[in-house]
This record gives sequence, structure tokens and C-alpha cells, in this order.
Amino acid sequence: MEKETCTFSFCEKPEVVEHETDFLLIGGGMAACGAAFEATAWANPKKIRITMVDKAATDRSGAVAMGLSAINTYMGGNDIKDYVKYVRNDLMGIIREDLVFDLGRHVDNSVHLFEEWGLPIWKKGDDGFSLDGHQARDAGKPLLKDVEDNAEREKLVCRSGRWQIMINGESYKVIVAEAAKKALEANRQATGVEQNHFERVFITRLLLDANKPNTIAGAIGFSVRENKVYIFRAKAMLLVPGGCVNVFRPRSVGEGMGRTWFPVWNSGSGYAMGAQVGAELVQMENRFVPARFKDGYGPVGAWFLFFKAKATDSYGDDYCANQEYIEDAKKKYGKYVDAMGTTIRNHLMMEAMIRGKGPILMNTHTAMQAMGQTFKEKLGEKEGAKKLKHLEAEAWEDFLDMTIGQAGMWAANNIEPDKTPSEIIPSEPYFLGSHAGCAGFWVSGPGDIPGAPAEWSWGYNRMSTVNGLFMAGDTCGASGHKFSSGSHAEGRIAGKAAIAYILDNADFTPTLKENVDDLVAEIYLPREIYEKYKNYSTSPHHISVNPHFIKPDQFQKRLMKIADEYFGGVSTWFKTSKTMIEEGLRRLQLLKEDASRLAASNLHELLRCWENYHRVITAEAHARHVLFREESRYPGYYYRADYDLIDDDNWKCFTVSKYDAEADKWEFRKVPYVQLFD
Ligand code: SFD
Ligand code: AMP
Repeated sequence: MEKETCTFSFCEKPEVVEHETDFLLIGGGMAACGAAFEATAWANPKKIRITMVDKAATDRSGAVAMGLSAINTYMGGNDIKDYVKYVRNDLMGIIREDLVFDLGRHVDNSVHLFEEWGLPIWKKGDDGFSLDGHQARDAGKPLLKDVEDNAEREKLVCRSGRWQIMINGESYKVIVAEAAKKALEANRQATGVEQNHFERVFITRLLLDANKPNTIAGAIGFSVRENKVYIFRAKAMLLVPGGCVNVFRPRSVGEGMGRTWFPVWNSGSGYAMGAQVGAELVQMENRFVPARFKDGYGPVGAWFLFFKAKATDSYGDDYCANQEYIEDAKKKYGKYVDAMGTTIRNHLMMEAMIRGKGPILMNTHTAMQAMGQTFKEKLGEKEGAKKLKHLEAEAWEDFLDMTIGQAGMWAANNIEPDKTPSEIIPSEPYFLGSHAGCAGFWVSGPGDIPGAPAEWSWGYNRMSTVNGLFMAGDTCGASGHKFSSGSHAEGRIAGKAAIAYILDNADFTPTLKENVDDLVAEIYLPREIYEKYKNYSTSPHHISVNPHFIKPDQFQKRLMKIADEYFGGVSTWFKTSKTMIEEGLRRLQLLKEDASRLAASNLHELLRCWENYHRVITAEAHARHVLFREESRYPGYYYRADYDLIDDDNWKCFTVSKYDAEADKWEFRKVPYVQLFD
């Protein structure tokens, strides 16, 4: 088929809005909000302009949109070195310890700000039991920021696990966004610009400078509500559009496919757009396969850690303590099994399932009964019963705060968590760098951590290998377990460094190489294709079967099928191999060719098309990384069936890749891992 171009002969031509700024934030999630808050403090006195562009409405955008029930990274009285060890263990021995340590030393300050801005944080009551945020306030418990000492703060918070604290977090994102928007408004006033916060604008592509090699200069995107294309010019940029979902076929089917654990609107834009301008990726073989409450994708952390629930197979056996499974696992994965991290827990769960011992059950009922018993013993019959009722409400609120669909699932299935167990299962894979995963970009470290190799710090903290292009949260690789608080803190770290970069490059004037008309035509091509060919179909709504185009929904399903079957999704129990990946890549190539025939009947579908362009590149990066690393570093997340072992002699290293978009070629290199903390 000949290549189509958009000449606007069939579809409407958008208005083109050009916007000049100094520091551009792509995304409006935790990292972007952190960056907006921090960077404005350094930028305002110097009249440096900051602009945020979010594909959605920032109040409820990103992974925290529905809210959360816990802040998973809070140091409190812990030693930061122990945090580094914890992250290293959970991520199978390969992390950038300089980045993780740096995050650990900054993260608590973000949590203290959240509370100051209005986030209710649970506290420990005088009787040793937990108080909700509002109860703590009414009981006169101080704000964390007003407590001087880490040890005292540790006594005050209500820990679920060693690193996690409980919150009433339904409005978490709204609270964090409010502070970011306020900061942006102060910057707008300090710099006199007309607008510096763009919502519902989807960024499609980053643009390099015409004169300075390997230097970021701008970005382009379109409004998902109005017929407008936006071109942003900037001296520095923070690329934080979150991680990626729906590359792999989800377990949910039909209309339920709109439900996954990871937010369906994070579509790999960061990984794809960064790779396209040549920023190096690291550990893209890593993916996150969260064990979740089946069908509703409710998170399990609060149940494991706070309610102390046990997960067992259907015969009541704790699969994580099953010696047979553990010994088998040790033969292949050695000492890494002992750490019993997230990947290994998944692996052992699947051992039970493969042996026909599923469904796997989260025993919510026995956990709640045990807690109820403790309440009664300590508080007496009446007060104990009252406390138990409150606990029951907490159990529902855990989901109502964060994964409302799971509460719906419980209600629909007549599940009373205090009476019946619930099924859990490993979900389909996602790509992210801030939860229990570490996919992302290879970035410069802080430079002041003893023992860190000099080549880990080539400039500004969290800057990628492209000058002026910074990463944080899900896009900053080899350093997971940041979660919501850490992503915010990392956005602040990167934001501050980006302002330093702008000040140091004061004479830099970003100049775009590309012709604006070409860029606009590229974005709108799916609209043109649709309008040109819509009447070539016998289908009454010209929606599905058409010889000239493919709709985004069909395209996405094809991608999911390839990823699922060839790159190790749920249908193969996450197993793949060299030959399978190679065949999958061959099919992916054909899909990429068909991408030039994507068709959009409206702006919403144009968004869907662009999400898919980004997903395909993310999928390819992942598959090529899995192919490169000839071992199974993350059992429970994925297995190279042809190398089903952890091979420290050859693969205890970072895998770094670089994409040459013009030649459509990927290059790989190994970078030695260095342990910085004992
Ligand atoms: O229960 C474009 N996370 C949890 N963290 C916690 O601290 N506690 C929890 O309880 C957490 N849980 C949890 C978590 C995530 C999810 C999905 C669920 C439950 C269901 C993790 C954190 O949420 C996560 O670490 C951070 O949010 C990551 O921050 P960041 O900034 O890297 O990503 P984001 O917040 O998703 O924001 C992305 C933004 O980008 C926008 N965007 N904008 C313009 N153009 C494009 N092309 C774009 N593409 C995306 C988005 O709109 C958004 O603003 S639990 O499971 O453990
Ligand atoms: P999740 O709800 O699975 O996203 O987990 C929330 C937090 O609890 C994360 O910090 C997880 O690493 C941690 N977590 C979840 N399950 C367990 C478990 N079984 N043991 C230890 N930590 C866990």
C-alpha cells in the first residue's frame, strides 16, 4: 500500500498554537506536580518560565487519580541504607543505588508537605491502635512536619509495613495537584505569561534542537477536546507521562477490558518519546506483574501488611512457605529466593496454581476475625465490637479510596470480607519504574554518593543521556519502590536540577529542526485517513471492516495478542524464549507498518491512535531487552524458558539500550552493576 500523507483535503485543519517556555513538564502526575512545586521556588526569582502539559485534567490524572490508601515510601525512623537494601532485594540485585539513596534522603519531606496541604494521615492513638486522619486531628496529634525528630515521627505514624504508612487518600491527587497549580500560578504571575498549564493536551513527540546536537528543544501535541495543535519550545524538559498499560492482553475481557490495575491512560508515551529522541533506556526487560484481587484488580498491600492476612492455596497451604517450591526455585534462582521479594512471591503462587491448587485465596476473613479478637481482649466486648465495625469500614474504604471497581466486585459477588476469602491472581504485565518495577531511562545520578562510578553522573541529577531532558517517577529507570511519595520527591529533585541546567545554559535558544506544517500533518494523519476512506466500507458505521484503514481498537487488540502470546503474557504463564520473541518481533514489524493506516473518526480516537504508536515502541523496547538479557532475572514477572536461571556471572549488570529512530535500529550495551551499600 502506498504511504498516505495528510494534506487536510478531507479532515479539518487544526489551529496551531505556539508556546514558548523555559522548563516544560510533560505529564501532570505525581512527578510533574512535585517538579512544578519545587522548580517554581527556584525559577520565580529568576523569571524562568515553567509550563505543565497534561493529557488529562491534573486534579484527577495519572496513577493516583482514584486516590490511594497508603503512602508506600516513608523513611521515618528507618536508616536510608536499609531502604536501599530493601529495594535491591526486591528488584533482584540490580538497582542504581545512588538514585535510590538520593530518593530516600528526600522523600519524607514530600509526605510532610502532603499532610500540610490537607492529606489526612493515620496516626497511632494513645491506646496503641490506629486513628484515622480526622480522628488523629481531633485527638490533637501533631502534623508530621511539626515533630522534630525522625524517631518521634516513627512513633506517631501508623505503619502498615516497614516502609508504608496509612492515609485517608481518596482526594490525594486533588490535594497534590492543588499545590502544583498554585505554584504554576505564582510562576505565571512572576513571568507574566498568559498561560502555563495546559490540560487535555496529548504530547505526541519530542523535538531536538536544530543547532546543538543531542539537545532537547521542544515538544508537540494536540488538544483532545478542541481542533488545536500545540508546539512547545523549551530549554529543558521533564518527561513524566507515567508508565505503560495495555501492551499485554489484560485478563479482563469484553467491556471489562477497560479495567486493569494500572491506569488505562498511561500508555508508554514517556518510554516511546524519550527513546525516539535517542535517550538511553535501562532495564526495560523489567515489567511489573502485580498480584491482585481477581477481576477487580484491588491492591493487596494493605491486606498483607496492615490486616496481616495470609494468602494460601485452596488447600490452606501458605505457598510462600512451601519448602518443595522454595527448594525448586533455589535451584534456578539461588540466593534471590531467600529475599522473598515481589517477583518470588508471584513465582511461588504460580507454582501452586500450576499444580492445580488454585484458586489462590486471600484469607481476609481469618485476618479480620483475629483482629476482632485482639480488639475484644484489649478493649472489652462493647468497645472491641465498635472497633471491629470500624475495621470493616476500613476494609471497604481501602478499595473505595483507590480501586473502586474492586468494592463493586465484592458487592456483586456477595463477598463479605469478614466472612469469606477472596481470590487473588498475578495480573497481566505493566511497565513502570516507580512501583515494584524498574523500567525506564538511564539517568545521571546526584554525583555525591561515595563509591558511585563517575560515569553514573554526567551532568545534572536525573538528566537522561539527551541534554536538557530529565526523568522521574515511572520514567526514571533502575530505581523502583518510589511509589507516589517518591515520584513526587523525584520530580522535585529533577525539577531543581533542570532549573540549574537552564541557568547554566542561559544563552541557549531552542530552535526546532522540523517544519511545523509537517509536524501538524503527522499528528492529524489518522483523521485524514478516516475521512478519506470512511465510505469505502459496507459497514454501516464505517467502523470496523475497511480495506484502507485500521481502527485504534483493532490495532490495540492485535498488539496485545502479539505481546501476550510471544513476549510472555498471562496466556503462557509469562514464559517466552529467543525464538518466540523473534517471531513476535516479526509480527510487531508488520503491525508497525499498519500503524501508518490508523484511522480516527474523532479527536478521542486520535488520542487512541497516538497512545498506540507509543505502546508499540514501548513493546518493542521491552521485547528487545528480554531478548538481550539471556537469563530469567525476574521470575514471577517473566521467564526466558530457554535460560530459566539467574546468571550472576554474566548478567549482574544493567542493560542499556539506545534506539536510532531514523534507521529503526536498537543498540545494546551492558553496564556493570556496582553495590554502594552493605
Ligand atoms: O496500592 C500525559 N501507586 C501507589 N503508591 C503509593 O504510594 N501508595 C499506594 O497505595 C499505591 N498503589 C497504587 C499505585 C499506582 C496505581 C496505578 C494503583 C495503586 C492502582 C504508585 C503511584 O501511584 C505511582 O508510583 C506514581 O503515581 C507515579 O508517578 P508518575 O508521575 O511517574 O506517573 P503518574 O502519576 O501516573 O502521572 C502520569 C501523568 O502523565 C500524563 N500523561 N500527558 C501529556 N501527554 C501524554 N502523552 C501523556 N501520557 C500520560 C497523565 O495524565 C498523568 O498526569 S498500590 O497498588 O500500592
Ligand atoms: P500493593 O498493594 O501490592 O501495591 O503493595 C503495597 C505495598 O506493600 C508495596 O510497598 C509492596 O511492596 C508491599 N507489599 C505487598 N504485598 C506484600 C507482601 N506480601 N509482603 C511484603 N510487602 C508487601
